[in-house]
Formats: sequence, structure tokens, C-alpha cells
Amino acid sequence: MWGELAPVGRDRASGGYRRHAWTGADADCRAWFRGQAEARGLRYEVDRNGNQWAWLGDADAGDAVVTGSHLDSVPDGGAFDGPLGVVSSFAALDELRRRGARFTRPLAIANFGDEEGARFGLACVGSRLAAGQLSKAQAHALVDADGVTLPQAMERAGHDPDAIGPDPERLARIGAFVELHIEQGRALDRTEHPVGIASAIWPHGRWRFDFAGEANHAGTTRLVDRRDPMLTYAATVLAARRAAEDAGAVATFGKVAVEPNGVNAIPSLVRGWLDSRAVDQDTLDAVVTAVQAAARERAGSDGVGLTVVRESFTPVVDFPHALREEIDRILGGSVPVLGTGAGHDAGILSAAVPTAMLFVRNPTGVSHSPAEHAAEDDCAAGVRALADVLEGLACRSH
Ligand code: HGY
Ligand code: MN
Ligand code: MN
Repeated sequence: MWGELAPVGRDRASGGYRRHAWTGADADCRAWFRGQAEARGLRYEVDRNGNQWAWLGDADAGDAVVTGSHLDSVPDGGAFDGPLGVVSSFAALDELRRRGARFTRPLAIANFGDEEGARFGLACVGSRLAAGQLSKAQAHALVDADGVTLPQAMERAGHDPDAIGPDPERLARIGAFVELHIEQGRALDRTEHPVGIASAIWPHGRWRFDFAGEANHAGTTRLVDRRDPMLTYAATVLAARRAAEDAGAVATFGKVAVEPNGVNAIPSLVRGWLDSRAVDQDTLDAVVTAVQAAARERAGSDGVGLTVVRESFTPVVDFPHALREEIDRILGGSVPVLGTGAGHDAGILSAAVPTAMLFVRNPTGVSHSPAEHAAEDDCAAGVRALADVLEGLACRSH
């Protein structure tokens, strides 16, 4: 399975992935998912929001145990973030069939669409729509860097954009959702455990800062006559780092767009996207407030206009203790429990469904990079752990 997915959407030069929502690479990933489902005799379906499901047993019976993750990537992302959870789900099912497991609850493997929000800027679109955390109107308003709207992209990919919306009936049929994911950090690397359990996801969000200046000639405009938005942007990036350091949080300007983006022209507009995350809401609020204050102050002295738009936000997620403890028991107890700053569909769905996450050790902690890697033995341990959890949850004798 891993080898089949490896070339899909892979950039030859960087080795990173560009599996962005509703693109050809995404379609190839979706075709792969369907093939794996049908090869196992699972009932394949795509829901109203474009999420893919592979069912074993009667979905309508309810109280299903669902596993899976996402197949889309960030720009130039690694091979494991998302796909490891989906491949491990199919491999865990194969393992359970080898064990002769008898399912007493329906089981499903899911691929949630557009988890990374790489193309339209909003994380977890597929799961947010299903959970009613993103309205059809809000989703239809999403536009990519080329001006293609989400509905247009969905339509071109063969999915009806008018069908999207909350899917409470589907979520009501889920008794537990367990997502396996490569660890995006190095906590497990310091233990002898290849697998950990998630405790919480930090609150996190994305804010777009628009710095509006005055285009002019780089060579002939006196410094005192400039309204240069690049200066304001640069000062804001440094202020974000200071605010994060002061608060023990994280803040990143990883994406910037400059207009007209000419070497010899003072920009008319600089757009910078802030990604900030913190252990709790108050800390996150303090960081973002400090960054905005610094931006506003510097914009004033630079004669630059400033608007800030929050484009994506996910409140803190505390995974339910009952399910977490049941999983810990199934895995023999003393499994490391980790908090994370990374968002996931399991975090979005936890508002509507009991959810849990398993993390597979990442020896370098690197993610959202072509260098992302997990050792094969650890991935195999992840499959065995997921199989144990699914067996414990979906095959227990009532
Ligand atoms: O950005 C995140 O936390 C996740 O990878 N979507
Ligand atoms: Mn990711
Ligand atoms: Mn992910």
C-alpha cells in the first residue's frame, strides 16, 4: 500500500507532496482509497462532504468503530502525515482478519477530505462540514490563490458542491473514532514506546495580516517618502516570535504574498499568514493580541494600512478520558500520553463523537516537510496497536 501511494502527488525536485484538495493528486489518492476498500470487500461510499468511507458490517446498526485519517498534504509535505493513519487502518483490518476477529460492531475506515487546508486556507474542511462547524455558505466562500472557489474545485473533481453540509445522522452512527497519526514532535523518541496516546490538542488558529503600503520605485523613492508594507510585515514577524517566546507558545509566519512582488518595486501590499498555537485559550489570545498590537503600532509609524482576518480556528480539544483509558487498558497500560499542537480531524469530530488518537514515534519530530519519517518497525508497532484497539473496541463479547 505504502509503495502504491508513494509516487502520488510527489514533487520530483523536493521529494515533498502536493496532494491539495480537489486536485488531480487528491483524485489519485481517493482512487487509491476506493481500490483498497473494494479489494477488501468493504462497502465504499463518499459522503455529502466528499469524505470517503469503507464499511465492514451494517453502518445503519450504529455504534460503529471508525478509524482512518486524511490523505491530503501541506505544500511539500511529508509522506506520513495523514497517509500513515489510512494505510495503518487497512493494515490493521488485514491483521484482525488474520486473527479471525469476530466483529460485534460495525467498523469503518475513513479518509477525511482537505484536512490540511493547504489550498483554501481552512483546516479540516471535510470533518468541519460533517460536524456542522463550517456552514455551506462559509465553505462556498473559500477561494484558492488562483481565484478558484471551493465549489468550482469540487465540481471539477466530480463532487456536487450543493450537497455539502452538516451530517449529524452519519456522526450519530459512530460510537468511537480512533485516528492513528505520526507524532509531530519528539516526545516518544525519548521513551522506549513506539506508540503513544493523545491527551489534548492545543487551541490554534490562522490569521491573515494585510499590510497595505504604496507602490513606488525602489531606486528613486527617498526612504522618508516611503510607505513600505514589507517593513511592517518584517517587524510583525519578529514581534510574533517575541510574543510566543514570552508566552511559552508558538507563532509562525510561514506564508507570505507580496504584490507586485518585483525586485525593484516597493510593494503595494504584503499579506502574511500567522499560525499560532498555545496550551490554553488565554495564552493564545494573549499572543495574538500582542502580535496585532505590534503590527498596528508599526503600521502607524510606517504609514501602512493594516487589516487582520481570522481564517481558521480550532478550540482546545481534550480527548474523552473514558475512551483514552479504555485504549490504554487494551494496550497494556503505561502507554505514554501526549498533548500536541497539531490539529486533526479527530479533534474536530470530538465535539460530536468520542474520539482518540494514537501517535507513532517520529525519531526526528520533523513534519510538514519532505524529511518527515518514521521507522518501519515503529509503523508496524502502530498497526499492531491499532489492531489491538479496534479488536478491543469492535470485537469485544458483550
Ligand atoms: O496544521 C495542523 O496542525 C495540521 O497538520 N492540519
Ligand atoms: Mn498536517
Ligand atoms: Mn495530519
